[in-house]
Parts: sequence; structure tokens; C-alpha cells
Amino acid sequence: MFLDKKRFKNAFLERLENMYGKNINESTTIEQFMVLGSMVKEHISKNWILTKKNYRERGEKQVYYLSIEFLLGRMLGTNLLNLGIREIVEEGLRDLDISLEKIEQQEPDPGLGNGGLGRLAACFLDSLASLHLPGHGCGIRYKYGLFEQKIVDGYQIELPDYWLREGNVWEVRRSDKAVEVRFGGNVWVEKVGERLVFHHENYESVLAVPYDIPVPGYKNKTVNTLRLWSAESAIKDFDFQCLNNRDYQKIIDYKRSTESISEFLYPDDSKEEGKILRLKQQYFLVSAGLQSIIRSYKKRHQDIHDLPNKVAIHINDTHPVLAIPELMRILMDEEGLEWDQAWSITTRTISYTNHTTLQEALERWPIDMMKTLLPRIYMIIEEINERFCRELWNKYPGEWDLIHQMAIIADGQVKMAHLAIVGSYQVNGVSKIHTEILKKQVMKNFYACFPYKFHNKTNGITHRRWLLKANPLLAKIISDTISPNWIEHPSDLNYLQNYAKDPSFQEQIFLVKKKNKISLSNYIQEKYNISVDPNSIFDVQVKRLHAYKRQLLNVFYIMDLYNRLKENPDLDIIPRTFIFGAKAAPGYFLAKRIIKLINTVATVINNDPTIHGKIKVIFIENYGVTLAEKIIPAADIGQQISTASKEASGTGNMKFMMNGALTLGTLDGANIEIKDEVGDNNIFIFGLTPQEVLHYYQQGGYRARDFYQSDPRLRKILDQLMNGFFLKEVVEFKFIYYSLLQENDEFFVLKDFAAYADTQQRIDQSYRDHKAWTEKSIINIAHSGIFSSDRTIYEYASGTWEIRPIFIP
Ligand code: HBZ
Repeated sequence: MFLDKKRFKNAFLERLENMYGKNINESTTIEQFMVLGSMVKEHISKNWILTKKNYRERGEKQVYYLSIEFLLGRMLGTNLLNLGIREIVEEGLRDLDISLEKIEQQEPDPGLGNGGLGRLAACFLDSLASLHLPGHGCGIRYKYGLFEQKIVDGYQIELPDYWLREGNVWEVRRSDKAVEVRFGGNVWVEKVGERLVFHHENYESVLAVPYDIPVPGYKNKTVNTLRLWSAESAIKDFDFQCLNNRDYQKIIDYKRSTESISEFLYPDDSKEEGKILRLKQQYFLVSAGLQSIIRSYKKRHQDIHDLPNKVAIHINDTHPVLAIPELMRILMDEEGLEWDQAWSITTRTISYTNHTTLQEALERWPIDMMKTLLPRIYMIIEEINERFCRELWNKYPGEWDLIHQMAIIADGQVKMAHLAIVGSYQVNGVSKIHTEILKKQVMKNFYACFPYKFHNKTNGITHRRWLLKANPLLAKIISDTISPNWIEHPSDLNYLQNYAKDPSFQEQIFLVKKKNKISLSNYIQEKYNISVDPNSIFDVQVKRLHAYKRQLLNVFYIMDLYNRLKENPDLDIIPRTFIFGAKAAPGYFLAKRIIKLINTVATVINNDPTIHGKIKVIFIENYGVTLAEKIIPAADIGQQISTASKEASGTGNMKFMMNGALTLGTLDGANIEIKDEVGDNNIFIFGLTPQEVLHYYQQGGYRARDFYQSDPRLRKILDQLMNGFFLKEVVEFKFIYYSLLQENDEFFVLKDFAAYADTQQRIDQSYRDHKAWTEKSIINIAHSGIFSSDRTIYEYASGTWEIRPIFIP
């Protein structure tokens, strides 16, 4: 049906009739989307079946990527691109007077993730399939994704994101593959001959039902699977019939409690809340995932001892770390293995990536909670801990403190990162500096014990979504200049280096950027009724709102610039459009005040005629994957200004450079590697180094108040928070003020302010020379290939999972 335009049109019209009993004029755009989506899915199916058959028959090793989040973004556009049928569809629809773009806009953006970690998982799936690698995702099918953000009177309001309202056209429900997951109850032990047999009783049974989403590779025949689990009650309808009132109520309660497990995604991106429902979600994912992995393994292979040679299981941060005791449980209680055999298999199967060094994000669960909810799993963790501590005792006799610090269970808590390191064969960091910080600081005791486990895998992004799809104009001139080979070999982008000084290529790059800026300006005009100047510098900071990401530094600079413009309306600056997008966790009070501050400053500045529109401030609400695809291609500057040492890697930084924006950033995360790639002249770096920050944290010596007192610009800004200059209700910003001056500015906003402001000044100067600027922009694009997730996945495939490509004939 996608062979040519004619066949496509016929099939489309026919299906519209079959599905909705309508002709083209009667149908709505959402119906057209559902029709097109179902056609594309059907088209994928053949290769999906073929891929599964090949994997089954060839019996080669496969990887399963376990993640509590997959931030997928819309799939119609990427599927059309990967299948190579975009043009036929676009032209066919045009003949029918339908715009493909409008249809694409009907697709809900599945927000099954918070930010970087979830988006990374989605990029990895695309790269695995595109590199012919047998790798699958395993996650939760949340009924509600990350909340929808509205800004009302400058405040963030959260609305539920019911992304499944119209159904999900990409998924296939696989009731036949459902498994049971058990919570609570009690365990008793029986000795049968020489063996101990564990009996689990009085548990609550939850049915885990998988929904499979196909993941096609780029113009190849590989179609991998993302399996998302949904929680249902294990009750059959007839159970309801013969019940009295009390039982009826019990059953209703049970149904609610089971279904709540996959009801919503936790909206926190860097804090552990310690809520029992979250622990339930984690075990639910892991138990359902592992049962299905083992079942499928046993269909393909005889000997369970061979598992590590045929299956790799990767855990995306510690959220799925219960995979370790769960695999032990399956191997011992269900497969009848001894502890040592089971442990040997488990620790050769599971690998782990850490995504943060923030203390508050390191997961710990109260012992009591875990014991009650997962009695058998807790017993296994206890045994792992005991054996590990014994090993430590042999290695470090008498060093109680050290052993206490490293224990998996201590101070009434289970420390999930410790369990992850002990139970997996590899521990990865996500950028060079992050891996170094893990080795030398956060996990230094473990590094001393298991130096061979620690590795770096710098993150990456799929250039297919983030360049080819998001920025078709740029993709086209790149292909026209260096051939389209870069799509399959992103390192070929390097050839653009030869054109960095070429005036005609510069001209094309400049024009494309301009067009993308106009298109974003139109969006802003339509949505917010604010006109922005496409000739101004588009200076963008889009990411989750967190104190360490320092949106505050950005808004302080804007306040300062505004103050200077008020003092001197003739101040010679290049007009600037500051663009923000950020969701704050609903319970994160400081973050929400910062959103209010940005919006307050924006309202004042955008409505002040005396500054002649030299600066504009736009807060784009509900930032997510779809908006990122619109905003990033239009950026001149991408701000990556986290306190050095705090951002594990960042991936937004890579998306910006790939789209020709220059980075304004600290020496943090992957910014450092971006700087090493593009060279000091093509990036704007400022501020404390990670070493300096760590030094301050360890030795003290930073006094935020000194900066308030000695820098008149800063003093003015901070005073304005409290004197009603921007907003009469002065209580609003008190909390921000105190976090800086009373609590001594944990993230060095005041300390880095002067360097930041100077660097912003340098950007202003630099932009005046369009040619030189565009040259820098081209150099950024040319060096972005190494940040393709294809490179990252290649490193994981060869250095961690030991999987090989399987070419589907
Ligand atoms: O993972 C992010 C890091 O902050 C970022 O630097 C890195 O680039 C990215 C990919 O490696 N971490 C997260 O996104 N973390 C979470 O989203 C998160 C979610 C739930 C939690 C804790 C953290 O309970």
C-alpha cells in the first residue's frame, strides 16, 4: 500500500471507509491520523514478525533495556522516515488536499518520562533497531504520563495527561503473554531433602498485561519491541456475580489497588519520595519483565546456565534494580538452582548505568516497607548483603566504618545503588567527568573494590529524530553538500568542516536558521500573542526546572540587562529573545517560585515600551519532546549552565549543537566533551570548574553574602526580589532570596554571576559578525556526529552487552 502514491491513496480512502464509514470530506483529522497510523503499523508488522522469527531461530544474544521511563515523543513522523515512505505519504495526502503536518499534530506525545533519563532510553531504542541490534525496551504503560503544564497568572498548574484517550494506534495488547506479579503475604521455608523450599502465601496477585510497540530501524528490516506492562486485577467477571456486599466492596478495593500500579508516572526527576506505590511500580516492572524474558529464553534455549551468553539485562539507573533479587528468586525458587550458581548467572547478566550524583536522588527504601511489600525479595537482598559484608570483612578486617558505609542494608534502609553495583557486572557513567566523579568521589569505596566494573559511556541522541526529522531544512542542505551518507554514518557530518568558511554554504546555513526562527516566532505569536524579532538572538534554556540547572542565573542576567537598559535606553546591544521551557515537579516549591519569577519578569519586560523591544522573554508552557523539536532548530544559543559537577551529562546540549546552536555552558557533564570536540573558539564556557565546586563543598569558604555586598548589579537584582519592583506581592520571591542569602546559595549562582554576565557580553559581540558566527555554527554541526546515540549504542553493544548485529534477510 506504500509502493506508490496511487496505491497509497486508494488504500487510505478504503481504510477510512472501513474504520469510520466516512469519505474524506466527512472525516476528522484525528480519524485520518488513526487511519494512517493503523496503515503504517500494518506495514511494519511483516518485518516485525520476520525479526522475531529470526531472533528466535538464530538464537543469538539479545539485550533487554529495563527502564521506569521511556520518553518516546510522537511516532508517526519517525516511523515514516525510518520506513522510507514519508514522501509517498506526504504527496498522496496532498493530492487529497490533506496536510501530513496537520495529521502528525493529532498524535498525542506519549510523555512516559520526566526528562533526560527517559529520553535517552527512547533514543537508544531507535539506535538499536537502526544498527540491526537485537535489543528491546521494557517499561510501564502509564495511563497518565507526565502532567500537562499550564501557566496561569505566571504560576504552573498541573493537569492530568490522559494520553490514551483516543487509544494508542501503535500498540498491540498481548493478553496471551500476561504474567502474575505477587505482593505482600508471608513466606515460610520447608526443608525438602537437602534443599530449602520457599513458600509464598497470602499474597496479593496482580496481573501484568504487556502492550507491545514496534520499533523499526532506519531503512532496514529490523523491528524490535518496546514492551510496556499494564497492571490489572486477576479477577474474572464471573467472580462478581455471586458476591455479597462486603465481598463486593473488597473486590472493588482490590481492583483499584492493582490498577493504580500503572496509573501514573511519578513526576519527580531527581528526588526519591519513598512512596510505597513507587516501590510497587518498580517491582511490577521488574518481575513482569524478567518472567517474560526467562519464558522467552526457555523457548529458545535448553540450559538456564547459559543465560548470560544469550541475554543481557540493562538497568537504567536504580529504579529497576530489583531485577537482581528477582532474577535470583526465579533462578532459585523456580528453576531450582543453588545460591552460588544463581548468583554467578545473575552477576554476569545484569549491567547498570547511573545517571546522577545528587544525594537526594540516590534511592533508599525503608526496610519495613520492603519487607512487608516484598517478603521473599527482601530475604534475598538480606542474604546478598550478608555475603557481601562477609567478603568486605575478609578484605578489610576490622574496618567497621567502611563496611557500614558500603553495606546494602544499613541505618534501617536498603541502598539501591549499592545493590546495583554489587549485583551487576558493569557500572556505567554517562559522561567522562561523571564517570570520574563516580570513581573518585561518590562510589570511591566501590571503585577500590571493583575497579574493573566501572566504565564510561558518554550519552548520545538519535540524529534521525533530532536532525533529520526535527530540522528537515538543515538536513537537506547537509545532504546536498556532503551526500546523505551522514544519515547512516553520523561521523560523516565531519566533512562539513570543509565548508565552514565557504560563503555560499554559510549563507545557506544562516538562511535555514532564519526560517526556523521565523517559524518559531509565528508559533509564539499565535500562542502567546507576543511578537518576537527573528533577527534577534534566540537564547534558549529548555529542560526540567531544578535549582542545580540554574535557570535562576539566566533570569538574574535578564533582570540585570533590563536594569541597564532602563538606565541607558541607548545601550548598544543586539536584540535578544530569551526563551524558557521547563516543568517543575509539583511538590518542588523553589522550582515553582522560579517559574513565577521568570513569568513575572517576562510580563514586565515584554510590556515596557521604553526598551523598544530590545529584549523579549518567552516562557513556553508544557515543554516536552514535540516542542523541543520545534524550539531547538530555531536556537542560536543553547544554555547548559548547571553548577559544574552536578549535571551527569545532559543531552539537550547535544541536540542544540547538532542544530547549529552555540553552547553557553559550564564545564559540566558532556559540555566538556563538546568543548573538546569543537574547540574553545566555538563554545562559550564560563564559571567554576567541577574541581573548584567540589573543593568548596568539601572545604567550605564560599560566602554568598559577600557577593551580594560587593557586586552592585547583584545587590540591585536581589533587592528587586524583595522590594516589589517586579511584583507587588513581595512574599512570592522571599523563598528564592533566602535560598541564596540565608542558605548560602548551594549552587553558586551569585559566585558565577559575573563570569556569566561577561560571557553573555561576549556572545553579544560575537553575533555581530554573522559570517564568523555561522562558521562556529557549522563547526558545531560538523562535530556533533560523535554525539549520535549510534556511537553510544555501539559502545554498549561491544563493551557491555556483547551483542552483535543480526541482519534480517
Ligand atoms: O539523565 C538525567 C541527568 O540529569 C542528565 O544529566 C543525563 O543526561 C540524563 C541521561 O543520562 N537524569 C534524569 O533524567 N533522571 C531522572 O529523570 C530521574 C527520574 C526519576 C527519579 C530520579 C531521576 O526518581
